[in-house]
Amino acid sequence: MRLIRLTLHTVQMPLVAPFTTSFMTQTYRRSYLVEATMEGAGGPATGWGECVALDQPLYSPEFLDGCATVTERWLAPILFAVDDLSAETVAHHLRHIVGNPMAKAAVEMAILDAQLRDQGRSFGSYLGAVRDEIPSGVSVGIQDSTEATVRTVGEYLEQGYARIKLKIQPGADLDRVAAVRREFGDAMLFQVDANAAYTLVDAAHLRRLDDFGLLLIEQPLGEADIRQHAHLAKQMHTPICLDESIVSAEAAADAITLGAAAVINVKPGRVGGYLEARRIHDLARAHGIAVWCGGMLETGVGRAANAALAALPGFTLPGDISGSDRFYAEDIVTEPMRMHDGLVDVPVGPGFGVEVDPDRLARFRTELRTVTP
Ligand code: NPQ
Ligand code: MG
Repeated sequence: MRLIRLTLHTVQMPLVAPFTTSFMTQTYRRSYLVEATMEGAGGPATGWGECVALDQPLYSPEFLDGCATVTERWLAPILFAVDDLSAETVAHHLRHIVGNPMAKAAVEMAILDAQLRDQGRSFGSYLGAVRDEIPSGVSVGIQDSTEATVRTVGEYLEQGYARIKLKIQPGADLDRVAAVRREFGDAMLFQVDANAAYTLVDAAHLRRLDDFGLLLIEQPLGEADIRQHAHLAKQMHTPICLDESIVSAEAAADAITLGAAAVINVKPGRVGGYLEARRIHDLARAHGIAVWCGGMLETGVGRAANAALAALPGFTLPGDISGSDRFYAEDIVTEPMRMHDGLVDVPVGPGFGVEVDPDRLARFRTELRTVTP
């Protein structure tokens, strides 16, 4: 196939409630959808991808407008020049552009969707999915008080979510974890995410989390602190899970080999795409390391693709693939993802198995960039 046009649809979607982490409070999600128009033997084919970078480089070095510029100035011209382009070769063609995994992932994703639609094949069957529904966890932001934390967790458990992830930071950690565990009991699947808010100086404080039977603690230390996470892992029982640090299969191999990660949060955008995400799944599985699929407040497009990825055999822990209504009153796809009885369904339609609703897309769209050869 040939790539003949890339269209970037920047959308701004209000969140149903402010989402606070150790690095920011978000009240809306600004992202862009990539619409890839391909020319193949079977005629034109269109696919959709999504860029998960944040507005500001607060979660990772990339930021949304930077991703759009890198795509327009460097990624698109390289791919336009390839006669026989396939999703499997995108990363290879883009290998000379250093870093920028979220920008690259969005383009690879759109080309993969177009290719699979052209073949009439679902993403799940392409990947080797072994489940048609997967457990659904929820990420609970930092609340104003311990009481509000217990109340908010209770509301999500009421809805049926299979696993609770609580955002923590210094001053908003032990008391809240203790209160939630006390209120909802030991059987509840419970984990925390620090988004790199601590340092090794906090090791003794973090070790006190061992009292609460947590599934894992996610990214306690900095993105670059692989050796330090290995050091911390020796000092506490709660398994260490890495998120921000795992930017590639190589980084995953380093973290596993150094004993820095007992579990890995796999986010396709963070590692440069779904094909690299699958490589990390395969690597971790070979090492007996559990993986789960993280979330970046995706629209229904990224959420559908994540559900297919999380249906691979090595995804043995509930992911952050919540119902669309966890974050959005309205989604840009015709059939928003619905969580039911703690589960979400793996789409079966061609490509990622979801349709973008052109009217809703237009309503949330704030910018349109068309990139052609
Ligand atoms: C995480 N995701 O696991 C990230 C953090 C995160 C679901 O907790 C806008 C877009 C705001 C993406 C805030 C979840 C975000 C964001 C937090 C991702 O670390
Ligand atoms: Mg995280």
